[in-house]
Parts: sequence; C-alpha cells; structure tokens
Amino acid sequence: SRLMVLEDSKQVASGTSSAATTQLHILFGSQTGNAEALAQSAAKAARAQGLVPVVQGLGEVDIDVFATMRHVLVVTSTYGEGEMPDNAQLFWQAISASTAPRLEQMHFAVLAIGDTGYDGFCQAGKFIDMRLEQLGAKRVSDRIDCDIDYEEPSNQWIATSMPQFAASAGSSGTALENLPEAPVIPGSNKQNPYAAALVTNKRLSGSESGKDIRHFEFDLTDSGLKYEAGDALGVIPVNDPTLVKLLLSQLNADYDTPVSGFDRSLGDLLTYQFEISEPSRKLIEWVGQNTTNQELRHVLQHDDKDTLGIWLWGKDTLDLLQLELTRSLSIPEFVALLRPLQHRAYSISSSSKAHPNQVHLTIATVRYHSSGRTRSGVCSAYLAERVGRGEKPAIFISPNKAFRVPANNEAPLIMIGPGTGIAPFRAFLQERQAVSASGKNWLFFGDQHQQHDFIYQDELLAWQESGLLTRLDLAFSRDQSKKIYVQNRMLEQGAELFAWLEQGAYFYVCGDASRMAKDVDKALYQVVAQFGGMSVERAADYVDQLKKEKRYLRDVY
Ligand code: 2AM
Repeated sequence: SRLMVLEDSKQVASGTSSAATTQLHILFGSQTGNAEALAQSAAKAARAQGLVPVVQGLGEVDIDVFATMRHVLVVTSTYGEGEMPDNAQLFWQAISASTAPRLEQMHFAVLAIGDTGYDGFCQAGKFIDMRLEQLGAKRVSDRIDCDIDYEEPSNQWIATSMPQFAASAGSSGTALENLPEAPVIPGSNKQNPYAAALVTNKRLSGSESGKDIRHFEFDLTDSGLKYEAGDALGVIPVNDPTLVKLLLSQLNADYDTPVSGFDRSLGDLLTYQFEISEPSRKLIEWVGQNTTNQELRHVLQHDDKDTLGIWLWGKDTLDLLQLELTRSLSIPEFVALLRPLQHRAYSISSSSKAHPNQVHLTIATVRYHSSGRTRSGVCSAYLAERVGRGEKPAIFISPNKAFRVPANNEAPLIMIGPGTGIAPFRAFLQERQAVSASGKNWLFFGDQHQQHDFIYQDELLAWQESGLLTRLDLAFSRDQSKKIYVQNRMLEQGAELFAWLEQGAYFYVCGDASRMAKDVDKALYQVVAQFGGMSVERAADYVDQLKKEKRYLRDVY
C-alpha cells in the first residue's frame, strides 16, 4: 500500500492526478434515446480530455447526490410542446422546488435538443439551464439549442465545451485512454445506414377499414445488426417522384438542373436531400413576406400558432409556391429555404429472439386528399407504395434503452397500445415468449372497428389461448354509438389493474401522445386513487413512485 501512496503522489506531482479523478457527470433527459446517445458521445470526448465521465439518466439522479456533484453536463431533449422528457420530470420537480439545495460548488453546461416545428423549442434545456444558474451553479459554457439536425452542431459544441470543463476541473487535458475507434457496423446509427431488403409488405387492416395499416419485414441476414425489443428503426425515406415532378414544373426546371453550391442536380436534391412535403418555417416566412395572399399574411401577423397550424393543414411546399408571389424565387433561394430530409423512426414490432434475421414494423399509411391532389406521408407511403419487394431502403437501429421489458422475468406487464401503438408490445410479447418469462402479461388494444382494424388478431388470440397473454382488453371506439377507448377499459378493470400494480407490474404506454397518452395518464391516476383508496395527493405520489422505479414507461409520439 505504501507503493500505491507513492505512486499517487507521483501523479500529483506530474499534475495528471486531478484529471484522472475528476468526474464529469453527464446527465441525460431523453424521450426517444437521442439525448442518451449524445450523452454517450460526450462521454467519449470527456475521456479524451482526461475527465472521468459518469453517464446517467436524469431519472436516476437523487437530488441530494446531485447537490454534491461538481462538474455536470446536462443533455436533454424536450418532449411535445415544451415539456420535460419523461425521465426528467421528477428531477425537474426536485430542482424547481423552493426547497431545492444550493449548488454553489457546481460547474455546469446544458446541451438542449429540440424541434423548431413545435412550440417551446428546447424548453426543457432552457428551464434547467436557468434554474441551475439560479441555484448558484457556475456555467462553464453557454447552452446550445439544437434543432432536429442536431448531430453536427451538438458534436461541435461538445468538442469546444469539453476543454472548458477540463480547464475548470484543473485537468491537464491529457487523454486517459485513446482507444482506437472500432469500425462502425452499417445500420448501427443514422450516419451509417444499412440497405435492408424489404421482404414483406402486407396490409393488416381490412379492405373496408378507414386505415391502411401495414406489416413490414426487413431482412437483416449477415448484417451483423442487433436490436432489443423496445428499440426503434430509423428509415430514411425517398420523396414522392410525383411531387418532385410537380415542384420541378412549378420552378420551370428540369430534373437535371444544376444548383450552385451542390454537387447534385435539383431533381436529386428534391428527391433525396430535402423535405418537400411539410413546408419549413423559413419557407413559410419567406412566402408570408412576399405574397399577396391575405389569409397567410393575416395568419402570420397574428403570430398564433394554432391558427397557422389550421391554415397549414394539408398544405405542402408546392401549395406555398403556388400562392401569388410578389417576386420570383430563384432556385438556389428556394433550396436554401428547405430543411434537410429527416429519417422517420418507428417502434420495432418484433423481437430478435423470435426473428433473429428480421426486423418488423407496423405502420399506418398516411394518405389524404386536399385541394385536388392526393397527399401522402413521406415515409409511410414510401414503404407502402414505392419500395418494391426485395428493394433495399436505408435503415438504422435507434436504441431506446429506457423502453425495455423488465429484467425481472416474473414481473407482471401492463401494456396500453391502441392502433399502431401495439408495435413494441408485439415485440415485448415475442420476447417474453422466447425467454419463457413467467410474468403475467396484460394488453389493452383498440382501434375504430373490430371487424376491420383488429390487427394481429390471430396472433393475439393465439397468445391468449396459450396463456402468454393473461388478459386482453379491447376497445373498439366506433362499434357502438358511444366512443369506447382503452382508458375506459382501464377504469372498468381498475380493481384488477391496481392489484397488478401492487404486485409490482410495469405499466407501458405506446401510441398517440397528444390525446391518447394524456387520457391514459389521467386514467392511471384515477385508477390508483379510486381502487387504491387514496387521496388525489397520495395517488400522485404513488404514480411518481412508479416513475422513479421505472415502472411507468412511455413510447409516445
Ligand atoms: P377514434 O378514431 O374512433 O376516435 C386508434 O387510433 C384508436 O385510438 C381509435 O379507436 C381511436 O378512436 C382511438 N382514440 C382516439 N382518441 C383517443 C383518446 N383521446 N384516447 C384513447 N384513444 C383514442
């Protein structure tokens, strides 16, 4: 031990010891795993600066432990219209309380990611940044707010912020470990997609259904790709060639028209590189300033997001270009107003244990008619209509570590997944079957009509028969005059549901965030209060506790 001490003091003398012992707590608030992935890449950068990164979800951080941390990087996304992501809610409650501890000894920085298409852009990061300062913590570098194309700016920010953290920690900046980079498997992230053959494209909903819900299977044989039940699949779409043609003719240009500053033709840019369906903010603003269209000018003057949303409903880039403009828009100007084409992420509906060489998706095709044209969802229609069997769309696995079957195979599972929200639960059930998990499984499923929309009916009924599904509760909203939704079924079965929670059940929700998930959330509080015999406050504590124990998990969009 004497030798150890000597060794230690030698390190102090050479000035590297503080680096080797300075922890940088990298805390992420993540809804879909993007912020978590960024936290991991920040950890790599921290290590290169001689810091010792400790990566944790905000939901895992105890406020008293937080108060003792000296170097903290918060990486957080924002959920919905300016809300905290699920795993950051309790942390936010704790630091925003009047009883929150002072943080004079803390050095911090905040990396926020968001989407300018929503209200409350990066609001979660802004709130946390402001509150930490109020509590006395010292900012190491200014917050960055990144839009959906966050990879490049956030990684640049990380590259400049890490030396600042290292400096504030008195680190020498020597790398602790300079591990050689492992080769990246194509398909393991967005930058390195994999071309996966689409081997199945099957309609699940009946021909008389109001919806076109499809089951897709991609071949992963020899790809080396791995995924877990609960993960999402990123799909990089190709725009609709019909819309590309219409845009080209609106612009009086050919497919092959060169565009200065780009090494691809205009046609290629519109097909592969930019969003041409949903108009970008920049385009809306430009058109708003250069149109005689009174409606749009009026809507923009009032700066009211809801009214603008209503006006924009069903309108795409072409509709905006077809408004009466007071000056012409050059092709390079137009391209500069577009935003980059984004991948779409879908919850995977298979378990790799049941389908080792495949990945499955369950997607409702978005399609509607507006102002004389049929419009369709960029990626859902791409997969449903334009990818031929055996053709290979670019995909990648988008891990969602927070949304997994419980490690405990005996724990009961309650799953609320109406519509395509069933996707991850099909994966969960396959997973539990594959590992012979003994825990009970309860699925709440619903859609419009039993006859047309009971997707995966045969599988679900077979699982009920085999006992894998302990309970299956169905809510077909339009089979009777009064709407029945999954949350109505939850309340009807409230006593049983509460009993399962008391037995340690995990409660999962997947699907529509704006209405369904909110109503299901309300119903959960109501079930706990009513069937647990609790006051409103105690029921709220009970649900908070579920969140803390990571037994209330959501994959909502
Ligand atoms: P609806 O379209 O008949 O209103 C899947 O889309 C199912 O979710 C449909 O049955 C749909 O019903 C239902 N749904 C719509 N709004 C909902 C809400 N607020 N809560 C739960 N389910 C809802």
